[in-house]
Amino acid sequence: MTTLLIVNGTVIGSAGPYAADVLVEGEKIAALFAPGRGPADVETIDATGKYVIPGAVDAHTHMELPFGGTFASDTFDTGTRAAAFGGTTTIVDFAVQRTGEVVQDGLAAWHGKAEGNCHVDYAFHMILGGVDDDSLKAMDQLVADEGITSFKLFMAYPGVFYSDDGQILRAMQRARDNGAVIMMHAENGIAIDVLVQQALARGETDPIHHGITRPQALEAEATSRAIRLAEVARDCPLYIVHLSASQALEEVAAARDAGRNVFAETCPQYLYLTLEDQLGAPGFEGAKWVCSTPLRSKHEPHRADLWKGLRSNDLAVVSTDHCPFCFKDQKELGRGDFSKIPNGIGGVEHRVDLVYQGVVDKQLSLARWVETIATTPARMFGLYPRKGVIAPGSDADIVLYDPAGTTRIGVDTHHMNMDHSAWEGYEIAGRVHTVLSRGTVVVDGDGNYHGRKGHGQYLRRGLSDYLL
Ligand code: DUC
Ligand code: ZN
Ligand code: ZN
Ligand code: ZN
Repeated sequence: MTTLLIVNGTVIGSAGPYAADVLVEGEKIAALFAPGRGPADVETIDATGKYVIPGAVDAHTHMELPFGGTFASDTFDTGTRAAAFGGTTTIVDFAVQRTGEVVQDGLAAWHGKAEGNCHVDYAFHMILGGVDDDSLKAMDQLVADEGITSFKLFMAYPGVFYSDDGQILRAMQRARDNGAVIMMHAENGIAIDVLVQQALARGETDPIHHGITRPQALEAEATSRAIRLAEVARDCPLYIVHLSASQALEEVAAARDAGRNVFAETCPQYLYLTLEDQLGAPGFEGAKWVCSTPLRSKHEPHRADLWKGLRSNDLAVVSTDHCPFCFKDQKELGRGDFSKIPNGIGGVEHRVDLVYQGVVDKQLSLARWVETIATTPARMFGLYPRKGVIAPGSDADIVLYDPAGTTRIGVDTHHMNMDHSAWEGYEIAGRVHTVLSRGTVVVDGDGNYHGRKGHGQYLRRGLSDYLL
C-alpha cells in the first residue's frame, strides 16, 4: 500500500483556504495534519505554493455520443486521459436509451464502451429517449440496483431524443417517487425546428444560423416550462443542464427564490465564448463552435450574468458538456446546411483552468471555484463524500494546482481526440500541476503521464444530497 504525505500546500475547502498536510494511504485520504505534524519517514510530495484541491468532477460528458450520423470523437480511453491531464478525476457520462430501445440495453451498451477503458473513475446518468411504462419501470430499477440516480430528458431535438410535456411530467413524477434527479435540456425544439426550416428556405446555411435559430427566448420558455412541470410533480428535483443565457437564468433564480428545488449548471463555453467569435471565423470554420444550447451574443449581458449566477448559487455547477467532433469529416457534414453540423464542443481537459481564470479575474472565490467544479457536482449526483472533498475517508483524488503556472490551450498541446480547439490560443494564469486518482499519481508536476487505461472504476452513485 502506498503511503504519501502532501506537505506545505494550501487546501481549499468550502470555508476557504487553510494550511494542511494531507496523508494518503492506499486509495484513500487517511488524515489531515497541521503543517509539519504529519508522520515522518513517509514519501512526501512538496506542494509549496500550490493549492491542494479535490479532483474535479465533470458531471456532463458525452464520450462516443451518437449524433447526426457520427459519434463524438473521444472514446472513454482518450477522453478520460484528457480529463486526468486537466485535473478532472471523475466524469459522469450520459448513457443513452435510443428511442425504441430497452433502457437497460442502452445502459449495457454504455458499460461496454467504458469498462476497462477509463483512466479515471466514471459514473453514468441515463438519457431517456422514450418515456413509457417500460422506461418508467426501468428508472426504478436503475436507481435501486445500478447506481444511476439521475435521468436526462430533452425538450429539444424532436424525433431524436425529444420528450413531450406529458412524458416529461410522468418521468418527473416517477423521479419524485424513487429519489432521482431530472436533468433537462431546456430548449423548445418544436419552435426551433420551425426557425431552422425557415432559415434554410431563405438560403441561410452558414454555421452562424445555428445560434440565430435558437434564440434565448426559446431556452427561457423551456426552462420555465420545466420548472412548472417539476412543481406539478411535487417538487421533483430539477437540474437544468448547459444554461447559456440571461433570461433562462432569471427563470431559475426566480424559482429558487420562490423555494423550488431547482438547480442549474453552466459550461465554460458560455462563460467565455460568444456568437461573435463564431461569426469572426473564416468560411465554414464557425462550425467548430456549434453546440446546443448555442453561444450567445457578446452585446447582451449573458457572460456577466452567468458569473453572477455562479456567485449567487443560482448556478450551482460548471460542467463541460464535453462532446467533441473533429472539423474534418465530422463538423464538415454540415457544409451547406448548418442543421447537419454535429452539435458539441470538446472541453473536458480545460474546465479546472477555465474556471480558475474566474478566480484570477475576481469573479469567484477560491472556495467557490472548488465548489462549482468538484464539491457540488459530487453532492448533486450522489458521489459525496467519496468524491469532491479533501477529507479523511474520501478517495485520494487530489489535484495540486499551481497559481504561478501558465496554461496555453491549443490543438498542439491538448490530449483530447480533436483536430481543433474551441479555445485555441487561450492563455490562463494557473496550471494543473500534479494529479492523483485514488492514491495514484497519474500526472506529475512535469506533465508526465503515469496513468493507465483500466485504472478508472465504475461508481455506483447514491441519491442526491439535494433531495427534499
Ligand atoms: N448539445 C450539444 O452541444 N452536444 C450534444 C448534445 C447537446 O444537447
Ligand atoms: Zn443537452
Ligand atoms: Zn436568488
Ligand atoms: Zn450534453
